[in-house]
Amino acid sequence: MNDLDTIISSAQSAFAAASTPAELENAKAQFLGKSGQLTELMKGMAALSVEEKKTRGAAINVAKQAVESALTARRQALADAELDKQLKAEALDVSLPGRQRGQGGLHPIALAWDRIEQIFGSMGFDVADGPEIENDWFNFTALNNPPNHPARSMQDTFYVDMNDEEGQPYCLRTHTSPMQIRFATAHAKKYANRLQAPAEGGRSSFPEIRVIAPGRTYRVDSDATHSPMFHQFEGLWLGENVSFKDLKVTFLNFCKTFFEDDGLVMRFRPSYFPFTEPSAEIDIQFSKGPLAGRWLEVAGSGQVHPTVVRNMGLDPEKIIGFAFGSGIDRLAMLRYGVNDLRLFFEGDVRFLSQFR
Ligand code: 2NL
Repeated sequence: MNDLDTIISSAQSAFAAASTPAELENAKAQFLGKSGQLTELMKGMAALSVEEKKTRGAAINVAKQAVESALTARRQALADAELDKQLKAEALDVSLPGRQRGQGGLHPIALAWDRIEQIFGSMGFDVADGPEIENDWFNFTALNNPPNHPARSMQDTFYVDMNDEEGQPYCLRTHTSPMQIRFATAHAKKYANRLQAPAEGGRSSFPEIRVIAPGRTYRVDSDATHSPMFHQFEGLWLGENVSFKDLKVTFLNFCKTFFEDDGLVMRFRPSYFPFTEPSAEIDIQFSKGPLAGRWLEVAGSGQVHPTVVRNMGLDPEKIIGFAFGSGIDRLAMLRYGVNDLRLFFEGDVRFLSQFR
């Protein structure tokens, strides 16, 4: 191998060893720069004869071209690699699913609430909605709740630090009955004249009150089965000819539809509430599913107490009917198979997403 071949091969390996454009330009200087190996050989030609200059010059030129083409090839290779790297880094995988916004859904209590409104709506019930901060009259007195009743005690009820015109403190409603008192009172005012008019052909002259009041209610109570805020719905059906039979049919139809169980059976158990007389607890038994065959208490009910009818501005001698109250949270637990009430209030998405 002559000196020129040695230079060419050492230039080729120096260029190959350069892994960045800057390293490559440094390597180039060793061969083609001002004092590079080939440049030095050119300078050395001054001492040669004319004949020798010709052949030596041509040979050096050939070597120079070889080095330059090696350099160009390496420059291109490095540029290609750089572009490749950039393309890889910026690559879009169009087969990846897009980042979606999480899909929302209704809370199980809202789902049960909607079902209740829908089912009672189909039986001609209005839906009433009203204040969660109530005064003593609507929450207790109108409902025949005696002054010494335990529900009125500081232990059971949240009181607000403000009194109404009667000097009684406002409270967070302990049930949704106050809303039914409000609804029935407004209804009684509106139709006061109609009650005096004689009934024609046996038809009731008084437009019936048929209403449910679902909503948030509050009691000082907190454990695995009680939350200080819970959801209740109450129903009220008043007219000139409304009986316990209507209550039974209405509530049984509601339960069968709500739980989607046509074989469901219901029983009434005598009970006591200040606002109804007589009063009954309502128990149901599923015909299928994990709870089949067990009696489950789902509501309280009764014929509206004459005092309560009078407190609505209606005549208890003419207007009669029934009321019931039930917990939405408990119905939702039974329907959706939830075993701990607290799951409803923790906001854990793993729980909630199951109801989407
Ligand atoms: C229960 C018991 C009940 C009522 C609520 C009511 C409402 C009016 C008049 C008369 Cl405006 N009664 N509501 C009647 C009986 C029982 O609820 O255990 N609820 C969870």
